[in-house]
Order: sequence, then structure tokens, then C-alpha cells
Amino acid sequence: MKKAFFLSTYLLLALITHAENGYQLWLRYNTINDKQLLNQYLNSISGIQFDGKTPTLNAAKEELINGLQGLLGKKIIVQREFSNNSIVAGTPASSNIIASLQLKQQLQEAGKEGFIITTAKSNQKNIIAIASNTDAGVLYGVFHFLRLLQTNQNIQHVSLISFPKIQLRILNHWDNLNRTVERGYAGFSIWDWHKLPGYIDKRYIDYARSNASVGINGTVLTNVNANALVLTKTYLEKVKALADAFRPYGIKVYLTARFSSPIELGKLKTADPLDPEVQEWWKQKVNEIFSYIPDFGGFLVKANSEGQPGPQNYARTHADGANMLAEAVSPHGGIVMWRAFVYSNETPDDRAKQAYNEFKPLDGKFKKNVLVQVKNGPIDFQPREPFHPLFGAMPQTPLMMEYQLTQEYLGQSNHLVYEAPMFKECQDADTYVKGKGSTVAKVIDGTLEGHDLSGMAGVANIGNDINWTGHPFAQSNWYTLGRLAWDHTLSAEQIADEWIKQTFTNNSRFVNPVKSMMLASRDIMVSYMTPLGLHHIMGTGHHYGPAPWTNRSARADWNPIYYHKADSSGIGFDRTATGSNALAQYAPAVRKQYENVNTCPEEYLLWFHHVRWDHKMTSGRTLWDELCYKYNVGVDSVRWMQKKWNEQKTYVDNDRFEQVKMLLTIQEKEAVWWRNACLLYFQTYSKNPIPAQYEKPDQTLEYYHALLFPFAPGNG
Ligand code: GCW
Repeated sequence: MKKAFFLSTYLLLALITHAENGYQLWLRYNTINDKQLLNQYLNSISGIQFDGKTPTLNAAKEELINGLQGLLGKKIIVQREFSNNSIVAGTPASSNIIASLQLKQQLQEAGKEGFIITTAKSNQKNIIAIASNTDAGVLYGVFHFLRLLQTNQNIQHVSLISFPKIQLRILNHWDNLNRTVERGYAGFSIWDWHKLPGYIDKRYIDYARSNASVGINGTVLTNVNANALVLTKTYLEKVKALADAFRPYGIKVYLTARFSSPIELGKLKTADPLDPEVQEWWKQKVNEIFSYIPDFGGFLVKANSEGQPGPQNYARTHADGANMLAEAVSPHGGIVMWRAFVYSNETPDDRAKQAYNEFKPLDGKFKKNVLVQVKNGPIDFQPREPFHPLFGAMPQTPLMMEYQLTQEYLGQSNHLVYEAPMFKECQDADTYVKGKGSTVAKVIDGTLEGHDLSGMAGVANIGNDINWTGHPFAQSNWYTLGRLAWDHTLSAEQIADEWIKQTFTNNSRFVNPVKSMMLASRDIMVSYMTPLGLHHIMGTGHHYGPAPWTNRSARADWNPIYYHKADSSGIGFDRTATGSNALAQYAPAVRKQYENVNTCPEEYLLWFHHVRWDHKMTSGRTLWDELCYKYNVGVDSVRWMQKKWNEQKTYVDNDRFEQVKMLLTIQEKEAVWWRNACLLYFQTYSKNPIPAQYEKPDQTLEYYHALLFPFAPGNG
């Protein structure tokens, strides 16, 4: 009796405190601990029947076996003949059973990558079918089926169809060949170029599995600030090795193309895109790439931006540059993703306007296999930006979304910030270009203008940290990219819910409070960093911490003072007709709402207006008092998150509990830092006191000024 008691206590403890390092991400297949549910699953699943032997089907089969064995805590039998309650997976081509089911119509709807999971009857036996037209679709279906179990869904009457709304679902790695990662906060690059092609790190496979589990089907391996060397034979052999490792998981490899490569590698005198020799050089180079990687995806290009070479060096347009590369990859089925992130210091105009000014006139000039990749907002991945005015402004060009998963301006890997609410805010924004309901989501999924090509990219937050992303919760942002690109109608709440359940536990006492933290986290961060439409007031270079006072950067548009424009009368960037008139780039309905200081949503107030310090906000407070209020709410809310997390100790393994706890402590300190530094600095203009009810800054402005971070990560 006593022994049994000890034993069960031990098992319980082992269950609760079982060390986890986060490496498994959301693909943890721990045995389901709800006994009733487990029994139900065990009764509904007798084994699997899985014909077909392609690398992708093998990967799917292996995942299904491992997943089920873990989740059900029993050995899974791969059956030759199916029996009652078998799971049967495959395509009509790989499986006679799948072919014999009445699924034709649904399969047609599922398209190339979609899948069906349904109960069915075959030969008088009840089965669960996972069916798709393609092997990759079967793999996605398998992962989805496992997700149903991981999130404790009832599968007894399962009947669902799922297919991606967006075609290209891609991670952009800003990884350099020396393994540093630009804006990477999770260690070094996971690509071990030096050991490639000979050594295939198991991480590559787990990376591919994790991507496939959320439907990500492409990866750009290298930094957009590109190094031409990756296009040389030595590196192409390494790229090939990665492509071979990822292929079974449905993941295509893309590279960044340095525009001056014909000069640097080809010893040509020019990289002019209209020069026949240059065009020929790229054609040959592309042929070479495809000889290594027959399903190579194509190029991602940053040109004439922040010092990168591009067609404008030769007085050509972005379209000329993109089309030259598009022509080279087109015979092989490749594509070009040409970035719209351009702005120039020489242009005296508002930086927020420049991408639109340069790209809008090029609409209709790009070849069919070019997408223009646009960041969600017009400046640069700030905590909050209005949607980019290019969305809706280039009806003849497929526009691809670029989100940033790595939290360059969002607390890097120190802060718990769940990005789905931010992405949804952008996607749900109405461009009004074709009347009400012309959302950004419809622009990027191609439905607004009837484009076949569509894409969504996320700048990866992955590094060689044992848990991949540095902050355990940053994994959720990687997860989100895949899920949203697959189905942008999923809510931030749904995504958080499934991620938490897979990554931690299904226990609602954990799920609910943690979900509430995640859902609030982005607004909390905005409050203590850049409330009311403030933006770009972070430290120069490394972008870590506040530095609204900075006015000495080499370029005007790298200085925070360029963006907040605080003076004795007020604060904010006037982007109405009396100022830069960036608002003119939006449709009249959007413009109308934003141009009036009284109807402009307050979260964008200082983005679009220079506002007097004594302006009355809807709360009744003056602008200055509102700013003080917001910064303090931000700090208080981080403390609220800390409290919530501390209550979770019993539901989470000790390692991850402690990690998050320590990180929240850092986040609280940094929130206080942001609040104090910003309020002290803006106070030198407003000349108003910080209202008595709030904590007083415990350091001087000079103290914050003097802080230096010479080795902050991610800064090259
Ligand atoms: O936000 C800026 C980053 C740069 C980055 C650039 C871009 C890759 O600070 O590090 O360069 O955006 O998106 O091209």
C-alpha cells in the first residue's frame, strides 16, 4: 500500500516535473493523461494502414506512428490489411482503399495540398481516412490528425476538409554564411555551412517536420542583405544537401540573390539588368542552380535598399531587375520575390511614403512569376503600424506579405509577445480599394484581384538555441506564421489555444490564463514601448531598448527624433495634408477616418498627427497624461503577466517554468526602463509633471542616455 502510494506519487511528480527543454516545440507526443479520452482514442484507433513508399509518404507514416505511439502510449501496428478502426492514409494513387472511397468531390475541393480527414466505411469496417491528392497533402493531413489528438478533440465523427488559402508559405532566414543571424536573438544560424554537405544535422529534419506540421512549404536560407558566395558551386552543393533533406517534408528551398553577383562572381563589368551579357550570366547561373536542385523555388531580392545593390545603380527600375531574374527562373518554374522595403536618405520625403512612391507606378510591369513582398506596415516592423498603403494599390501585381517573427523591435527574445493579434490586425484592416470589405487578407490571398500566385513570409526567429527561438513563447510566433498562411481566417485565440495545448498541456487551468496573457501581450508591449502611434524610438543599430533622444545617426531617417517630432507644442508625425500627406496613399475612406485628429483611432494618433500636449483624449485626459497613463498601464500589465505565470508552477515542467519566469522578470525591468526613459525625455518638451499616482522614475534621463550595449545580439 505504502509502496504503491510512493510509486504513484513518484509517477505524478515525474509527470509534473518531467524536464523539457523546448526542443520538441509543439510536436510533443506525450501520452494523453485524460484517462477517459485516452480510452476513447484507444477504442477508435486499432492501427494504421499506410501503403506507398515515396519519401514524403514514408515521412508521414513515421510521424503518424511516432505520434500515435506517444499519445496513446502503446505500440502502433502497421497493418497490411485494414481492420475495424484502422487509420488509412494516402492518395488515390498510393492507396487502393483511399481510391475506393467516395471522396472524389472533396478531393477536388482540397486541391494540391489540402486533405480530408473523415470517418468512412470500407468493406463493412469503420475506418478513419486521411486522404489527399498529393503526398504532401497526406503529410499535412497526418500532422493535422495528430493535432486533433494533441488538443484532445473528439475524433469519433471526424469529418473535415482543409486546404491552404495562400500558396507560398515561407520562412525568410536572415542568416549569414558565417552563421551570425541578422536580427537573430536565438543564437547562431542552424545552417552549419562548414560541415555541409557531408553532415546532415538532425535539426534540419526536425526543422522540416516542424514547418510541415503547420504547412510551411518554403524556406529562404540566406539573409536578404545577401552574399553572392552562396551562388558559387561550393555553396550550391551545401544548399542541395539542405534541399534534399527538406524535400520529403514538402519544403522548397529559395535563395537571396545579390544583384551585383554578375560582377562579383562573373567578373562582368556591370550588373545592368538590360545588358545581354548580364542576362545570360543569370540564365547560366540559374541553370546551374537547378542542376543541383531541380525543384529550386527561386529568389528573394532586396535591391537598392540600405546599401544593397540593385537595378537603380544602372538607372533601371525595380521591375527591370525583377523581370530579368524572373526570365531566368521561369523555364524551370521558379519565382522571384522582390521586396518593397526601400527608402532612401537622399529622398527628402517621409520614409513611410517611399515604397509606395517607387512601386505603385510599376504596377502591371512585372512578369507573371514575380511577387512583390511588402512588410505589414510602411516603416519597419514596429510594435504597431497601420497597414502598408501598397496593399490594394497594385491590383495587377501579386503582393506577398512579409511579417517579422524575430522580435527586432518587440523586445527581441527577452519579451513575451505573441504576434498573432498584430498579424490579424493588419490582415483584417480594410483597404477599401474595392469598397468595404477589401481587406489586406484578400489582397494577399489573391482573391481581391484574382491572382493565382499568393504568398506570406515570416522573417524567422530560429537559431541554434536548444529551444530554437530563445524565448519559449517565441515558438508560438513561428507556429502562427504557418497556421495563418494556411488559413488566415483562424483567430489569434484559436491559434494560441492549439499552440498552448500542444506545447504545454490541455489543462484548462493552465490554458485559459496563459491564453489571456498571450492575447494581451502585444498590446501590453505597445503600451510600455510606443503607445498612441509612436514609433521608431528604439536604440540605434542594435534596436534594443529606448533611445527617443537619438539625433546623431548618419541618416536623418535613422534618428528617432525624425519619427516622434516632439517639441514644446506637442508630439507626433503629421502625415495629413498639412504635413507629409502620406495619408493620400490610402483610399479615401481610410484617409477620411485618419486625417481628422478626432476620428483617427487613438492607437495611430501620433503616427498621423502632431498633437498638442493638452489635446483632450477620449478618456478625458490630456495627451501628456494619457501618455503617462499608457506607459504605466504597460508596466502594470507586465506585472500582471508575472503574477499569472507564477500561478502556473504546478502545471508546467520546472525548466520552462523557470525560464519564462526569469524572462518575465527581465521584461518587467525593461518595461520600466522604456517607461522611465521615454517619459523623462518627452517631459523635457511637455514640461508637465508625471501625475502623482504613478511611480516616479528612479533614474535620471542622463542615466538612460548613458547606457551602452556594444555587444547586443543580432546587429552584425
Ligand atoms: O528593419 C531593418 C533591419 C535590417 C534589415 C532590414 C530589411 C535585413 O534593421 O537589419 O535588413 O530591416 O528588412 O531589409
